[in-house]
Amino acid sequence: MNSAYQNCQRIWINAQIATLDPLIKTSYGLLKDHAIGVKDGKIAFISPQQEIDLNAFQGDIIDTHGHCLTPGLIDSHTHLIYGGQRSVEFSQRLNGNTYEEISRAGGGILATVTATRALDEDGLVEQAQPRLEALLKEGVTTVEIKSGYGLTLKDELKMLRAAKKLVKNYPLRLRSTLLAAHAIPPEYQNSSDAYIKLICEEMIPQVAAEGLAEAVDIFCEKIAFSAAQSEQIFVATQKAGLGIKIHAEQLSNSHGAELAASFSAWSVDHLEYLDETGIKALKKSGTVATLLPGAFYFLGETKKPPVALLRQYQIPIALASDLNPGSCPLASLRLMLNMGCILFGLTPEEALQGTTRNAATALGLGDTVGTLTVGKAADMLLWNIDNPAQLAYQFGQNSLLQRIFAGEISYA
Ligand code: DI6
Ligand code: FE
Repeated sequence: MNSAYQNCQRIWINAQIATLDPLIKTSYGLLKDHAIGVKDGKIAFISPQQEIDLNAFQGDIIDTHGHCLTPGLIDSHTHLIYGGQRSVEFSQRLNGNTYEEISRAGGGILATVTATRALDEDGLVEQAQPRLEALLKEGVTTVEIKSGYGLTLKDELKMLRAAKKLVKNYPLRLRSTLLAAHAIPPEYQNSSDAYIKLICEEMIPQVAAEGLAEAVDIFCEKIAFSAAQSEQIFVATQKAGLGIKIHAEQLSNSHGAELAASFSAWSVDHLEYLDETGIKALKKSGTVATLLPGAFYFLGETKKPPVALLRQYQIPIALASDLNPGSCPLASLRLMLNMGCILFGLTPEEALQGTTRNAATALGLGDTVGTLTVGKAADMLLWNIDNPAQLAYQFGQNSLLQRIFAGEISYA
C-alpha cells in the first residue's frame, strides 16, 4: 500500500494518465488505471489504483471513469499582443501578392506596428483577451507571448507590460519574450545596425532589470535581420542572463539556427529551410526545434521542415501556434496538433510531446511543467477521450472536461 496519497488535497482516480514522462517507457508515458494526487499546487503522488484505499482519504476525490489526463498544453511561441488586424493584406495575398512583397512595400509587420503604437496598455490587453481566452478554453496552461510590434523602447515595454496585465487575470503561466528585432522600424530604415545597438545597449538591459521577459528572440531573415546582427543580440542576451530564441530558416536559409545553437539557445523556430549542418548544431547544444505549421499553412508555403532528419538526430520537437496577425491569425493550439501531423508528418504522440514536454524545454521550464511527474506543477487536463491520439486526430470538438491549473480546477 502506498500511503503518500493521504497528504494530498485532491485526487483523480480510475484515470488513464498520459504522463509524457520519458522515463515511463510506454507510448505517451501512459499509465492505465492509475490515480494522481495534488498538494500545494504540485503533483504529489501517482500510483496504480489498486494500491490505494480511499476509505481513509480526507480530500476531494474525482472519478475520471477511465478518461485521459494529460499535462496542460503549452503554447511556446505566440505574438498574441498586437493592435488591429490584417485582413486587407490577406485579400492582397489572395490577389497574387506575396507576404515578402507586402512586407517590402511597408505593409506586413509594420502595419501592425502602427496599430500597436496607437494603443495604450489597456487597449492592447482588451484586444488580446479573446485570443488568450480561445487558447485557454482548449487547455493551454502556459503561454509564451512576444513583443515585437512596438519597435521603440517605450512601445516594446508597453507590450511586455500588457502581456503581464492580461495574463494576471487568468489561471495561466506566462513566459514573455522580447522580440524588438522583429522588423526594422520606420525610424531606422537605412540604419538597422543602429537599431540593433539600441536593442543591445538599452532595451535588453532594461527589460532584464525590470524582469519583463525571460528570453530574447530575433527574426533572422532576408526581410528582417542578418545572422551577424543576430549574433550581437545573442551576446547582449547572454550578458543579461536571459534565454535565447530565434525565428530562423522560415523563408530561406540564413544559418541562424546554427548560430543560435552555438549560444545554447532554448529554441529555434520555424525551420522550413533548416539543413543537416544546422541540425547537427542543435544536437550538440540540446536546443529544441519548434515547428509552426499554422504559419506554413496560412502563407501557403510548400517547403516543409526536415522532420525525418530531426527525428534521426533525436532533436526535441516543439509545436506552437505562432498566433500573430500576419502569418497565422489562428488562435488554436489543438488545430496545430492536427496540422503538425497532416502537414508535417508528425505522429500524434510527437505532436502532443511538442505541445507539452518539449514546449516546456523551449521555454526553459523543463523542470516545472510539461509532464505529469511527481514534484512538477499540477497543470493537467482531463479529456473526454479514451486515447491521447484523439487530441491530434479530431479538431473542432472541445473535449476538455476539466482544466486543472496548479492543482485547482479552473474550468469544467
Ligand atoms: N515570422 C512570422 O511568421 C511572424 N513573425 C515572424 O517573425 C509574422 C508576423 C507578422 O506578419 O505580423
Ligand atoms: Fe513568430
